[in-house]
Amino acid sequence: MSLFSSLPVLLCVMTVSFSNTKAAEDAQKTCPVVACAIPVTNGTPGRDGRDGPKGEKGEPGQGLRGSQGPPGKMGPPGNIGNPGLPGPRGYKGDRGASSVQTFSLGKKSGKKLYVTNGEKMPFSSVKALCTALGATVATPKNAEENKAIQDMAPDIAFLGITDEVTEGQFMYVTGGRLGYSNWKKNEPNNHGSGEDCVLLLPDGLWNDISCSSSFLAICEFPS
Ligand SMILES: [Ca+2]
Ligand SMILES: [Ca+2]
Repeated sequence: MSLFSSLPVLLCVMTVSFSNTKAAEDAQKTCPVVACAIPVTNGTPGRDGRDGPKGEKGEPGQGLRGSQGPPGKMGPPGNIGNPGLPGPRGYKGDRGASSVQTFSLGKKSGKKLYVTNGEKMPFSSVKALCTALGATVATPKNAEENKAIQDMAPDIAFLGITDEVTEGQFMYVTGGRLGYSNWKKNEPNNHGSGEDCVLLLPDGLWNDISCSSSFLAICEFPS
């Protein structure tokens, strides 16, 4: 501002000095310094310049921070993910009830129902199988039941009778002495190293045999 305000005075002096000395002197006399020094009237202020670049972020204020507001509403559920990889193969399960399903319904005699799965096995396995079914080894208590078992049995089968407790004294595995028997001629003979189990032969007659031999399993249900 100081440069512009003094410029008119300097211009006036220089103009006068360029004409001639005399004139300059006259000019000095006549040229009113006051006139030359009249300050030029300032123009109207220019328009505001453009905004400057954004300044750096200031330090956080020192005022008290407000308490945290309540949590917002839960957003919508996301999309269902892809199925996972198949898991490892499990162990083989126990033998299920399929053995029961393969049993064929046998003949019903009186109040008994005889069933067989057609498999041959030692007498201990026959007892275990029938017990697992909630049944007992087929045991004819009279000629009618003996005939019923004979008719339904596809092969030689064990009966629920042994003399394992006392040799020569056959009893029902469910307990009690025999009330009925249908021994083949010359049986029971406890042949060889001993025979304590009883078979029902195809002709309906009985024969004592080793309990470790494998024959047909037939179970009976009291129904
Ligand atoms: Ca015997
Ligand atoms: Ca025998």
